[in-house]
This record gives sequence, structure tokens and C-alpha cells, in this order.
Amino acid sequence: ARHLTLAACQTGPIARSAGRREIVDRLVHLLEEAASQGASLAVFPELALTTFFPRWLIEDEAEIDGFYEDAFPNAATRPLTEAARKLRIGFALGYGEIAQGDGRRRRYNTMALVGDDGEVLGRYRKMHVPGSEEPEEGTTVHLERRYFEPGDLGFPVFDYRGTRVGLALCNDRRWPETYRMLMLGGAEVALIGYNTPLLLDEAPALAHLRMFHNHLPMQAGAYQNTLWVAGCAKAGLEEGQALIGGSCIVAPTGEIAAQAMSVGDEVVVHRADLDLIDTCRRVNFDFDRYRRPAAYRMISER
Ligand code: CDT
Repeated sequence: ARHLTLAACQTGPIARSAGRREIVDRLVHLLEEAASQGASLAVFPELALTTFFPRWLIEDEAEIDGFYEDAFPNAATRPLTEAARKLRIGFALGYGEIAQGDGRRRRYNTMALVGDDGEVLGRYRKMHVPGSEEPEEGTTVHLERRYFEPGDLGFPVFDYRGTRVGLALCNDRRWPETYRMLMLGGAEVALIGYNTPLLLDEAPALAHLRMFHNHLPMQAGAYQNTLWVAGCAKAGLEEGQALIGGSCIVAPTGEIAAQAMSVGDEVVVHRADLDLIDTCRRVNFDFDRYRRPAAYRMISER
């Protein structure tokens, strides 16, 4: 049987004033904990190196740049890739990326996948960028569209020790197309980082559904695409805003195999049976045999 032990390295809140060194130390500690529990692949949250800064309107460009990396790894983050190499554990990490593209500077909400040799296997740039460019009346300030361009790398799938691994970030997890693209690209495991506010001004009465709407699409995405999904939250009361936790590892059956109990730093581990993917395909989802792509064209055209 093929197995891959997955870890979701949930973090509690990260203060605006926290420095990279301090945060990286915290993440290295979580990676050590994941490795000590036998994990060989870990996922960290979206924007794991900083506070979730899109909750603020920031106008000073230099201040905004302070939330991004212009290289990964760099001096401040190299302890993480070094730890991966020493502990023989791969990881996916969300961070703000500054890149050059078509002759100008661009900012992306990015996740890198690092191998167990500490080398970067590849990157994903968030496709579904939620929120707005300016604060909008009656809605929670969520300015990701001010700070990030939509991703331009598609939905890449990487080989990690013989397992096909795809990446996604936060709002991506709510869209069925994300999982479909990953599955069609051959993914067996999807690693997802998120920062999700508990309370939204646009729907204050629906607060009780936030955790349900966190798990529902990850469970459906896993089930309908016969994937293992590891979802990792930045959780807890961060700069006065409550972020939901609920980090989890979801089986291709759609069942939650393991889940965080806290809204702080916590490692969730599960030994994922990759053969379950084939079993689930045999039960209902022999994609090549039963899918009708020619009948779905509207999905890509509209
Ligand atoms: N980070 C992120 O994508 N969060 C969104 C909240 C959007 S609220 C405008 C999410 O889907 O959880």
C-alpha cells in the first residue's frame, strides 16, 4: 500500500509587529513537531510569514512591501528550508511574493512547495483573489485585490517523492474548478492554506455557518475528485479580527480524518492511504469512463 503522512501546521495569530525571524522560528518549531509525529509533507497557512495585512488600507508603498518576499528562500526564511532538509520533510508555505513580469513589478499571493532536500519544487499563485481594491461600505475590509494580482501559473501539480501534489490558497478552496483542475492535472494530494475571518459585515447573521462553509467545499472537493486534502488555517484573534481554525486533513471519501482542536499553533497529522484514491475511483469516479467533457464546455466558456 502507498502512504504519505501529511501534516497541517496551523498557526495562531501573527501580530503586525512580529518580525520574520520570530515567525520563522515558530514555523520551524511546528515543522519539527510534524516530523517528530512521522509526517513527510506539511502545509502552512496562506501568508504564513506575516499578519493578514489585507484587512487594512495601507497607502505607504514601502510599508506594503514589508509584507512581501522578493525571493524565497531568503536570509530570513532559509532556516525553514534548512529544517526541511535536516528533518527530511517537505512543506508548502504561503507568502506575499514580489516578482518581475513583462517588465514590471508584480505582487502575488503565493505558495511555494519545498522538497525534503530543502529545494523549491515549484510555486502556485492564488487564482481566486477575493475582496476589493478599496474599502466598500457594509462589507468587511478585505483588500486582497488591492495587494495581489490574480495568479498566472495555472494550477500546477508537482511530484513529491512519487506523489502528485497540487496547491491552493484560501478562497480557491470554495471553487469546484480548483479541485477539478488539480485532479485533471493528476493531483493525488491538495495542500491548501487559508486566512478566513469569522465575522463578515456583509452577512453578520451567518457567522454560525463559517466553519461549515470552510469544511463543506474541502470535503466535497476531496470526494468529487478523489483527492486527499490538507487545509491549514491561520487562526485565532489576530489584530482584533477573529480568524477561524478548523485545519484538517480530508480523505478522498470526503471524511475529515484529522482536525485541529485549537485556534493556536497546532500540528494535525494523518497517515494518508493513497490507495484509497483508486478505491474511490472504482466506486463512482472512473473519470475517463464516465465524465462528459464535451457537454461541459460552457464551464470554460462563461
Ligand atoms: N484569504 C481569503 O481568501 N479569505 C477569504 C475571505 C474573503 S472575505 C471577503 C475566504 O474565502 O476565506
